[in-house]
Amino acid sequence: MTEIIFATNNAHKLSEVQAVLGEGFRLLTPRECGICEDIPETQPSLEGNASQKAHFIYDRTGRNCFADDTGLEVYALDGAPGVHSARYATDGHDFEANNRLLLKNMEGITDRRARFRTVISLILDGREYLFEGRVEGRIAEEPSGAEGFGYDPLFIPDGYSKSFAEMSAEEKNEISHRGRAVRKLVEFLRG
Ligand code: ITT
Repeated sequence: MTEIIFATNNAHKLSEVQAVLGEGFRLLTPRECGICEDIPETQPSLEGNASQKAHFIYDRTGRNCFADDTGLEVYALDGAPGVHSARYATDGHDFEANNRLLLKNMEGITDRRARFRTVISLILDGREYLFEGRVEGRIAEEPSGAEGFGYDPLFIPDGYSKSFAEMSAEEKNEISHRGRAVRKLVEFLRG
């Protein structure tokens, strides 16, 4: 069993990633390692933030760890909310307010194309490695579904007519940005 710290405070991410990693890996949270401070993410890119979060945990524990930074990139909004996805509408993680603001900013826009992009920074034996996963899709006219989190009720992946929030965790992981990035991470860790 490989133990590795996942530098996140997001419980939804934790369960999605654990499901993809399977039983060979045990994920530890920052809290379980005695780190209760907020993990900073002040960089202007997903790559920068993933790296910052992983280094923050590595610097305090010296242990193998990884972090995920994810953004929803809407083509017609020049990539917004992007790196600001968590704090789009407020300075907290208010998913409903974020979704409302996104719909408001999309009013009258017919090009609804968007993608989710996840960047994972892994620090293994002191060296950093980056992995990326993407999924293309579009922004719905209104939210639907109660599964998942964040922008899932508004995101319809290409080839589907339902949102991520209308899919089981398994179905979402199969095609999602995070599922794809985590499978690259697993392949790397298994060598
Ligand atoms: P950590 O930094 O503690 O990992 P976070 O929630 O701040 O958690 P991110 O900065 O990576 O994570 O994510 C930014 C936001 O993007 C997040 O708050 C959600 O609103 C949204 N998001 C991320 N992954 C998502 C997913 O799989 N489905 C829908 N929305 C997602």
